Formats: sequence, structure tokens, C-alpha cells
Amino acid sequence: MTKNAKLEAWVKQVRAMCQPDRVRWCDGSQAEYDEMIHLMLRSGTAQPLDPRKRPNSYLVRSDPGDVARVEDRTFICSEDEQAAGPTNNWRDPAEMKVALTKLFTGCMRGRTLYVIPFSMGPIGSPIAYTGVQLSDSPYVVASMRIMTRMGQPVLDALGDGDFVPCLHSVGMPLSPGKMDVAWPCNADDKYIVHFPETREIWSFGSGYGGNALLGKKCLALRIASVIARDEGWLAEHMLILKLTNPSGQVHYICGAFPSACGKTNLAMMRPALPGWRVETIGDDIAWMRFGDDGRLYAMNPEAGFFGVAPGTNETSNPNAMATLRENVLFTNCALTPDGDVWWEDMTNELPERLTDWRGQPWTRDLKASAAHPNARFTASASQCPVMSPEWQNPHGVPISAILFGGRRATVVPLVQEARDWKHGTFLGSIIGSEKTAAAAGKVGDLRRDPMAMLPFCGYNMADYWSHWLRIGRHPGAQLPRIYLVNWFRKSAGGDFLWPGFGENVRVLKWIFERCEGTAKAVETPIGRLPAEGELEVTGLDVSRENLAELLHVDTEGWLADVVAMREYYEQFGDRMPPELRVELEALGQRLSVCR
Ligand code: OXD
Ligand code: MN
Repeated sequence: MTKNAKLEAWVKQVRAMCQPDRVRWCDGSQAEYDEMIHLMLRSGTAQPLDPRKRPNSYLVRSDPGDVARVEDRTFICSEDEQAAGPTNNWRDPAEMKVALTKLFTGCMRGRTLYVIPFSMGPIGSPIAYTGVQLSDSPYVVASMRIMTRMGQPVLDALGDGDFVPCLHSVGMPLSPGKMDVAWPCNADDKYIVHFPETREIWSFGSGYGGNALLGKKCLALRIASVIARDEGWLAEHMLILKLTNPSGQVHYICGAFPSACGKTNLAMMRPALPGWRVETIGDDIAWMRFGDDGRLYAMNPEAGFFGVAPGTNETSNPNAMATLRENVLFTNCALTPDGDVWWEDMTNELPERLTDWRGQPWTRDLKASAAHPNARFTASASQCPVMSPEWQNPHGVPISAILFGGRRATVVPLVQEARDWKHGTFLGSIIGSEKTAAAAGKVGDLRRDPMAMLPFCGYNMADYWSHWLRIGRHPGAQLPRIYLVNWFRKSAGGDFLWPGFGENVRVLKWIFERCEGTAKAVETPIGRLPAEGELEVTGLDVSRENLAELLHVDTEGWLADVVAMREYYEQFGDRMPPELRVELEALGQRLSVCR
């Protein structure tokens, strides 16, 4: 319980508005988690997996209309529309509050209102933030216990301090005597709403992932990016890894990649080069602040993984597979006849028969996928065999390099180094990716996703770039080096040119040695590429031609990208930082000379 007056008053006010049958303060205990699971089993939301296959693990099936983040229903309600910028949906905050208040009135009838205190970052860390989520979903309670530090210890540390209020409802009240459905949600009205000035989050109608676990994308990225802008730090959609070379030297690296582009795989990589070690600090979000030594220190504010299941296997991510052996909540995976989960590419052989993510019989000859492409696992970080002990360090770890990447079949080489922070900010601003299933919409189209923050930046993207440039001018800053990487280049025939996964350590090795000052690079119009012979290729199964292609500067392709980026920048008008336009035009000129 709490003596926090703001929290008590807010819970009272929400109770009056949402009219739940009861209020339950979550303590974060195992018994409470078990009770949530029990509730989900009873309501048909979850089913147990065979404990001999996957102890203490459950499969949840969502409503087919509630399977991914809904970006078109996600709003940044700043006082001024320009403050949200052209890449965010904006509504007037007062009008939005009126609309939401209508929707939330009576929306929890027949349900329990759970009060979920959570900490993003180690409890009591000077750089952690406390949120309190009010939700009517047991799935959310159970998931938040895995994904965050949650419960009474958070209230104890909070005392009468401030917190971010996060209000959530599945938006489906139950009238007396009405049977609940297995996955309550609101098919017609979904709203994921952020009020950056008052630092509030209201989410209505969805029970899935980033729409509903409000600590992750809503607080730790959209609201935190605004706080970070105001306070001079960075809240980023980045993994954090610790890389150790065979002599025991260490560099910490952050990487921004759009959703479902392999951040979890990279963060847990089993390196293909002998003697190199990757340990995980985070797989999705990094909060970075300057230390007294002028370096940027990154902290993972989360406590678990909400990872994309399809594509995860013993080759792509053996450490994730080990993380998933027990105590896991799976959502929208397929079910095997012997009571385990399955998803596309989990095994070399397709199972003969399954129950698909909708609960329908599935056979091999059917063309449809058995798991939903955005099927997820929710597992505690502490179960990951390569979790670095420093992931709990309340001050974070000093970052030597930042990677920006995306899924680009063409143009972008395997790796290139930025000349300086400004050039690196420019490279981050131009990244794009072929669309994946993490958000609703058509898969495959190229979309610009600056710094992988397009769906997660809580304010005007141009102002965000200005903030990055300001970070670069921090007095006494010892800034990380910045790299653009691309594991997804394809040949004209459509095959991947680079094997990826554990082999990506070859690229990390070059970056590591650049940080040490021992690896050589060549200047090109697009940035610095590994000099001849500097990328470790011993034992690598890639032809000379493919390697050359991977490290080739595609002048015409880049020139086309310059034109596309000029257009992309246009939408930001005079909020666009002139430095990035200068970088773009200089790139165009350098490329034109090479034509
Ligand atoms: C995620 C996402 O769930 O980026 O991490 O969509
Ligand atoms: Mn993500």
C-alpha cells in the first residue's frame, strides 16, 4: 500500500470514472503472478504448456484484431501540434481528454482495476523512473511483472515522490451475468495516447504488447524521449551489449534497429569468432546519460524480453532459446500436439500438425503461417544465460559505439563509420527498413525510420535530431563512434549476401578495433569503410564477389537515396536542423564527383 497522496487521489478518481467492481493493489509477488495465470486459465485467455516440455509456461491467444502495435491509433497530444511534428498523429489534448473520458467512463464494469506500480530501471536508481499503470487486464499484470520491476518495493521506494500515471483498459465492460471472452479488447476504438507536457499515458481498447504494457514503448520511449530532451539525455530504441575480445578487453555497444530487425539476436549473439564474447545488457531500450568523465552511460530500463518469436531458433539465437526453457508467456504462437509451442523457422523440419495461433487445426500443406508473424515471448532477463551482471548497474555502462541499422536489400553496405557525431546523427536520420510485422500494415515496403524511433519519438522528429546534435556539443563529451550497419543486403537473385547472426561479430570486431585505434578504414563519399583485409574473413563462407558487393559504394543507389531524403526532410520545414541538410547536400556532391 502507499501513502502517496497523488497516487491515492488518482486511483480514487479513475475508480469513479471506470467503475470497476473492485480495486486490487499489486504487490509483485509470485503468488500474485500465479493468481493472474489462474484467472487467465479460467477465462480461456491462456492454456498451460506441457510442464515436461516447458515448465511453468503458458500460451495466450489474442483476438485476431489485436495482434500488433497500432501506430495509426497512437497519438502525441502536445499543446502545440508542431511540437508533435509531421511523423506523429496529433490531437488537441483537451479535446482528446474529453473523448477519452467518455470512452473510459464505465469501461471497467464487471472487471477488477489493478494498480501496478513499476520502475523503469533498477528500483531506487538515480536514473530510473517510476510509473503506475492502472489496468483491467490480468495478462497485463502478469506481463508487467516480467517486463519491469513491479509491486510493493516500487511503492516503498517511491514514498511520496512523483510517478508517470499510465491508465489502461481493454475497453470492454462486462454487464452483469455476461460471459467474458478469452481476449477482451475493443475492435472499434483503440487509442494509445500520450500527453507529453503532463507526462500521462492513456491507452484504450487493446491488450497487446506495446499498446498495453505501458512501461515499454509509451513510457520508456515516447514520454522518456521528451523528458530526455528537457534534461539533456537520450532515451533510445536500442539494444545494449558488452563485447569482450580474446584478451579480455571490453567495449559496450548500443544499436538502434527498427522493430523485428534482429535486436534481440544481436544482443544475445553467440559469436562465430573464437575467443570473442557477447553479453546482453538490454535488447530494446537504452537510456543514456553523460557521466562525470564525459562518456555516455547506457542503462536498460526493462527487466524482461518481449521478443518476436518467429525466426528465433538454435542457429539465429541459441541464447534466446535457452532463455525460453521455462517461466515464459507466449502469445500467438502455434501449439504442437504434445503441448509445446512452435513458430515459423523454430525447427528445420515443419511439424506435420499443429494448432495455429487462432486455435484452428493446421497441417503442413496449408500455405498460411501457423504462428502469427508478430507472435511474442515474454521472459525475464534473469533467465538469459549471457545476461551481463552489469545489466542491473544503476548507473549504466559506458558506451564506445552506437550502431544504426535497418533491413535494406540494396544500397547500404555491411558497415560504414561516421566521420564524427554530426555525420553519425545524419546517418541515423536516414535509416530505413523494409516494413515488418511488429506494427499493423503492409509488410515489405521501405519506410524511413530515423534512429529506429519513428513510432516511438514523443515529439517533433526534427527537434529530436536537434537534440542529438546538442548532445554532440556537450562540454567535455567523449562521444561514442557511430556506425551504419546492414545485415540484410541481397543479391540480384534475392539471396542474402551476408550470413548474419553469430557472423555479425566480424563487423563488431572491426568496430571494437576502431574504438581501440587498431583497425584501418578507408574514406569514401558515404563514410569510412573497412580497409582491404581489415574485416576478419577467416572461416567465413562468403564468396569474394559477395564480400566486394557488401562493401561496395553504390553511387547511383545512394544518389537516389539523397533525392528521397531531401523529400523526406521537406516535411519538417524550418524546424529541420540546417546541419543535417548540409550533410545531405555534401553527401550528394561527394557522390556526384564519383559518377
Ligand atoms: C517491440 C517493437 O515490441 O519495437 O520492441 O515493436
Ligand atoms: Mn522495439
